[in-house]
Formats: sequence, C-alpha cells, structure tokens
Amino acid sequence: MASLCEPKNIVICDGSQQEYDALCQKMIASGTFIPLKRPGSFLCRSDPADVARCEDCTFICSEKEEDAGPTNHWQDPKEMERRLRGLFKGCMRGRTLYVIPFSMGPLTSDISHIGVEITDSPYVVCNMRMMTRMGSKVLEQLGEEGKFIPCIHSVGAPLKEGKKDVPWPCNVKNRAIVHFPEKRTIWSFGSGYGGNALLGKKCFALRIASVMARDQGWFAEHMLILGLTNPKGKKIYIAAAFPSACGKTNLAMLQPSLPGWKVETVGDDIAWMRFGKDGRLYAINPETGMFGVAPGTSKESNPHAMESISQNTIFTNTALTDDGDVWWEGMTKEPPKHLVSWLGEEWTPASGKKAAHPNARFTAPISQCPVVDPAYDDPKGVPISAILFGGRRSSVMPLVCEAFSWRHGTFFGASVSSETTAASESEVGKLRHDPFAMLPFCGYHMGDYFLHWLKMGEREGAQLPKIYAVNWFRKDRSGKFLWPGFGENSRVLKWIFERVEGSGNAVETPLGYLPKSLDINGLNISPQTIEELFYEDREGLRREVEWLKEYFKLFGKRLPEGIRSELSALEKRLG
Ligand code: SAT
Ligand code: MN
Repeated sequence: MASLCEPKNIVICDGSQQEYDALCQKMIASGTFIPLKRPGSFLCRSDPADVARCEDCTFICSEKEEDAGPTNHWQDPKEMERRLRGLFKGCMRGRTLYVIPFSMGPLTSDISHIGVEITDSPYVVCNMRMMTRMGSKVLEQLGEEGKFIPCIHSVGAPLKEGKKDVPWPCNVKNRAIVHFPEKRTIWSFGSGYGGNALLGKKCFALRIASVMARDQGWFAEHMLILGLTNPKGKKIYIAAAFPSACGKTNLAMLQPSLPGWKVETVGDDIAWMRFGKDGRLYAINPETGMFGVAPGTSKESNPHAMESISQNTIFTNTALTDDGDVWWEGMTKEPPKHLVSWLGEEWTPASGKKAAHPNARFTAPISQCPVVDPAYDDPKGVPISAILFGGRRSSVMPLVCEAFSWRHGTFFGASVSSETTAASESEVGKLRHDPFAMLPFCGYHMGDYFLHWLKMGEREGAQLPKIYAVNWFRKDRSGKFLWPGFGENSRVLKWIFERVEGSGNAVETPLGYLPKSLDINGLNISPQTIEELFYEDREGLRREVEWLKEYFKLFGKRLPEGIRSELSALEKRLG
C-alpha cells in the first residue's frame, strides 16, 4: 500500500495517550481542531460537502451481482479494483500513512475480530482510538500469523510540497466506500466523515461482519444493547435496532421516569451476537466509543449523554460559543445570542440558519457514560432476553407490539420502515423500508439475510429472545407526537420486562400482542392519547400490507417462504 499511496512517512500507531495527545496538537496547529473549554475536547469542522454517510457512493462488490442483492450498489470487483488502484495511486503524497491495528470487541473474546486500518487522516486515528480497542496490544495479539480485515482509507487529497493543508482535506467528487465481501477487504476513498472513514464501524462491524456472521452462524446487527433492572434488582438485557439518528443512543442510556427502574449501557450502535452453550444469545458491543448525533441532545432529553461528553470528546460540525464551548439545536431552550456556526460563520438567532449541522456528532469513550454497564467489556457478552425493532413512523404502527414467535419477529424486522434522517446524505424525512435498520449496512443479499435470521431461530436448544416492534414517533392529526418518549420509554421497557418474566398481560391483535395496560402512573397523558397510540388502523394496516407486498417483490425468489407466509397470515388476520 505504501508503494501505491506514496506517503511522505509511515507511523504504526501504538494507541498510547502520548500518541493521541501529539496528534491532537498537530491538528490544532493545522487548524483542524479547535481546543474547547471542556477538558481534553476539540471542535472539528468538516468540509461542508462531506457531512454524512454517502449511500450513493457505497458499494458491495461481490463476485456475483445477485449476491449483493437489490438493496446494495454493486460494481464488478475487478473493475472496481482497477478504479481504486487508479484513485489510490500517489493519493497520500505529502501526508503520513498511519497504520491502525484495532480489535472490534474485547481482545480476549471469541466473538471479537481484528482489523487494520491504514489512513492518511489524523482525525480518523483519534476517532478510531476512541471507537475501538486500538494499538500495540492488538499487534501483539495478531503476532505473525494472525488474521485481520484490511481496511484501506484515504481522504484522497495529496499535498503538494510546500503547500498549506486545508483543515478538512477530502475529495468529494471521487468518494467511494467499497466492500469486497469474499476477500473481506474494505477500501474507502475521498471522505473523512464518520461511517465513511472510521472503517471499524459500519464497513467492518456491519457490512463485512454480516457476511462473516452468515457464514459462521452468528449475528452482526445495527443494535444498541442495554441492561434493564427492575425495582427488585432483577436484571435482563435488551438489544434494539433503529435506523441511524432514531434514538439508539437515547434509549441505550435512558434515565427511567419510573421509580426504582435502572437502565445501563452496553452499546449504542452495534451488537455482535452468538449463541452460548446454554442456548442463549450473547451480545457484545464491538465498539468502545459513541459516535452520537449531537442536535436534540440535552440535559432533559439525555442527561447521561450530556455527562458522557463533558470531557475528552471530539465534536464534529457543532457550533462554537463565545466562551469556547459547543452548542447545537435543542441543547438549550434559548439559543445563545452569538455563535460561530458549523460553517465557521458568525451566527445569531436571527440568521435563520442552523448553527450546528443536523448530523453534527460527538465522539466520546463509552466508559465515560455514567450508567455504563459493568459488563460492557465482558468478553462473554451479555445474554439477550428481548430484541426490539423500530423506526420513525408517524402513523399506523403502535407504540409497542410483541411478536407471536421468532418467525413473526423476523417478519417484524423485515418490515421496518422509517422516515430518513440527516445521518445519510439522501433526502431527509422520506418514508422508506429499512429492514432490520440494516438497509445501508447489510453486506449481502437482503433476502438471504432474512433467511439467516429465520434459520438461526431453528437452532437446536436455542433459548430465543422475545421480539418486539416499537414506535416512539406516532403523531396525532395535527402532527404532534403522541408519546413523550425519552425517559418515559421506560414504561414500555417495563411491560417488555414483565412479558419476558411471564407476568405481563397482553391482548392478542392481528399485529401481535399489545399491552393490556401500560404503567402510566404519574404521566400526564390522556386515555384518548393512549388509545391513539395503540389504535388499530385497519385501513392503514391493509395499505401497509400492500406496500410490503410490493417491496418484497424486490427480493424475488430469494424472499424466504417464512417471510412470505407471515405476510399472508397478517393479511388474513386483518380480514
Ligand atoms: O455511519 S455513521 O456512523 O456515520 C452514522 C450512522 O449512520 O449511524
Ligand atoms: Mn448507527
């Protein structure tokens, strides 16, 4: 790679604090980092054209086109390799090539896997140090013969001798985030942002890992993991899949409004799950950091996130206050009188523009979360009792619903749809199917992925988690959210806990089991609102079935029979 990329020098990262600090100093000097008032924290402004995951330039280059499936962009792997070699030729001139050995998951866990990312971005190095277990200890573990996933990244902006660098080098028009599932290799060119560049995250831990998981009989999922303890001290673990920027971080560290209940955080974005000898499903969080959405995060909405980012945090594309702190929409009720926006422009409330980019992010170590779960680093993982699927749905879908069976729950996952968010560069607020919240992250044919889920449920001796669909985002006719969400979601978690334990009451409906009653003690909500939250909109549901039928056609013969029959069973139940 060095002879292809022609970097000025090469640094093998040891992952030490000194190395991290030196890189931060270097980025302050180059204008990439602005030191903040918060201890050990920095603000970084990206190029205004490189602000989110780019789904249109993300490719799954399997040997056969049909194996990438209809939901992925495919290109011939040989042609793509040729293109990449052209793009990478001399792309690191004038820059340092950093070698980042990293482990997804605890080094001693047999659920974990190792990767090595090479990059010419010190911003990526610093983020990867927070997001993964990174450095010399990983190289030691690898030894001479160890296996790793090669992850090759460049911002694609060679630096001419004597020319001053820009704060956020990138090459937007040539961006390509490319996965070779058979070779289990990742190449990413032209972007420095989030999932495009921190290759351990979506590229490895979801797209490549989903392929490994299919082949080896485990799960790589876009899920948070939380521990839920009831007032008697009994604890279960829950995993939940929501699309990007739909509240995974908020749920993962929620402060329950219900007295005596406790939520603790194992992970906020990705879960790797494997069956244990006892037949239960054990989950690890392969990451060690959070790359969370800043806008909307406040002391009210997520006090634990606010505490997690009080120090040692990298902020990207937030606004800067006059006293050297950060701000974003929704952080306080009243915006400050003056700010410098994410674009580096003077900003006042009268500007009529957003001060922070809607996909502004914080990168912080999960160990800083005040409610981090004691088992977050446990190599065995935590046993999962319930799996939740959800999206942003302003109508039709009830607040919570329990699946009749694993197969029915798999159908829940396959039917997820959600309004799009700023986490991806495509249009925001458009309702789209996003099966298992994996639409942008599944590394192979989505129909085969459904089949993998169905098959895993047939495993001998499996103690399967119960499966739920949740929707915090249902609105009334005037467009107002019916449910307060955030800490009040503990009321839904409580019902799930009781169902798992066998004590919770439910009524059977065509969609699944709904709560007979939800604990709304102390919540200022009218009985009509509760009714609306669970209202069975038969017309809407029938339309939903038609819409799903249309969507599932996409998968042709590779739509598993189990999904097909669940859809017709639902249609029958709706009458
Ligand atoms: O992929 S990112 O990590 O940039 C953001 C997301 O989609 O969750
Ligand atoms: Mn995510």
